[in-house]
Amino acid sequence: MNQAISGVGTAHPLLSNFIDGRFVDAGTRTFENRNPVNGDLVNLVREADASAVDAAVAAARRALKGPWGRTSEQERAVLLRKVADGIMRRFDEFLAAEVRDTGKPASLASHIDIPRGAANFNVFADQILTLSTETFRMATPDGAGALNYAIRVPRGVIAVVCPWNLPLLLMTWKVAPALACGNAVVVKPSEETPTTATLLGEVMNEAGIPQGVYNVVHGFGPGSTGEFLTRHPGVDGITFTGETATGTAIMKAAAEHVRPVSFELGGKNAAVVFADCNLDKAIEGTMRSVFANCGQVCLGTERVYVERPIFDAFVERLKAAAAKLKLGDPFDKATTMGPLISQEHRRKVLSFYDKAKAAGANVVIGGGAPKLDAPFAEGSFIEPTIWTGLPETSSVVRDEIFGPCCHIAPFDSEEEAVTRANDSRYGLATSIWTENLTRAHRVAAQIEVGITWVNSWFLRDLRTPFGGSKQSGIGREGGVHSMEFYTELRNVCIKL
Ligand code: NAD
Ligand code: 6OD
Repeated sequence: MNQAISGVGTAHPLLSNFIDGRFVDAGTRTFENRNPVNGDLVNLVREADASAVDAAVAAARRALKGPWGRTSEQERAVLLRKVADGIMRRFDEFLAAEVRDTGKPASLASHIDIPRGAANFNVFADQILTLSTETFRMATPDGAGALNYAIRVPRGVIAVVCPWNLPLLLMTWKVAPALACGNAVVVKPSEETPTTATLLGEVMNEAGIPQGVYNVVHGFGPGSTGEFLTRHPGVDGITFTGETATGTAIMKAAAEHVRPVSFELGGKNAAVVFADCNLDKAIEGTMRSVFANCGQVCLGTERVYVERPIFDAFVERLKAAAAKLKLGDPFDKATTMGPLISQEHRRKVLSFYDKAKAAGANVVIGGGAPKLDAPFAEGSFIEPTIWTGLPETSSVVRDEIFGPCCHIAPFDSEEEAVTRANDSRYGLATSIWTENLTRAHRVAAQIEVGITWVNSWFLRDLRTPFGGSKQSGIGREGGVHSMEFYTELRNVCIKL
């Protein structure tokens, strides 16, 4: 079998695992991957059992000992660019697969997910060519001295455990630097979105990436593929994006064999809107940060603090903009918001909608499940929702919901805004909206997060450090920071 999806056009196309450069039927069980737009079966997926995970890790290890382990940075950069080109050549296939798995509007995926999937390979192809290490000349008693220089070596076999919200983008954000540095990877895509990681196996083969360098194993977390992979003694490092609670479980698994981890975890991000902002831009940016991807973006805003003089106007304008969001067919250009990823996630988000009502929230807009006609009635759509009036102690204001919703509260001073924005166990991202740049610098320096935007949101130069403070993550990736995780430094000391 040499194709990602076998039996295409039949009732139940089967998505295979990709091990050692081939699509294989490893494992005995399959699970269903359903389209969240209408509940249709997208494909059956082969769940990788413990022996399939063993096979993938062994293939990765063999690849490191083979020709891949002897490639130069220049050769790997050329191969990575071919992977980027391969994704762009098959853009429509990747787009269709991502939209079917996630339900997100094709307009969004075609501007962000797929191009960024390709760009990640080009960015790290550039990065690997400019990577340097340090050298120190030291004095010795005989006067001749010694020269110390560091060399970078690949870390080894990297487990890449991925979430479902931006499947190709977030997976390639880890795979590209790992391969640029000469590692081999075993990817565990989310069980909700298995398709684009599998298609990428075909692109890897077409690009000439040697067998065993890129492997994909499908399945769930605890008691399944994710746990088998993260506990596997043959894995040398784990990079993970997902929920903070899952990060805790993976950290325990990593501890068993003392492996390093790089974690991008949950958030409960704040926007701080000062009265001196450009209100049009603040509304436009907050609309995106709250509702893009149906609110399923780790960097998204779920807490909005607005300076009191513009509080009422801000709430009214955000409500008016949210009322214009159009739910429905992701391939329809008019659709601006898709469904949540699954019925299970919808139940979780609706439970927060119920908690908000029970806690006495003022529901500005939304607050429930929409009534849609067939076929969307079977989908996991949910209403875009805005609340005011909740105490800061409410779990709706403290816990990550990961849905298209936010709570808006007024503040009276800069100091109060900073205190409230920082009052969270998370520390991923914040947006500040003000036309006063002195204030922007002052506030940004006090906000306890990995990334602060001023008058923008989701603007990313991929060379910058990316990651979270507090319980939002461990470590930084992006540019040279990724290279720090995907390589190990060894010092050589030469007596002269
Ligand atoms: P999740 O933690 O439920 O699952 C992520 C992956 O981990 C999946 O592949 C899953 O199968 C696997 N997994 C689950 N339990 C496991 C275990 N015990 N051992 C090994 N693997 C396990 O996250 P999700 O629901 O897919 O994604 C949403 C979450 O991800 C949100 O909390 C969001 O904030 C976070 N996220 C963070 C970032 C970031 O950059 N900080 C980016 C995207 C998503
Ligand atoms: O842009 C990125 O590289 C990145 N890691 C985005 C994360 C989005 C979270 O959902």
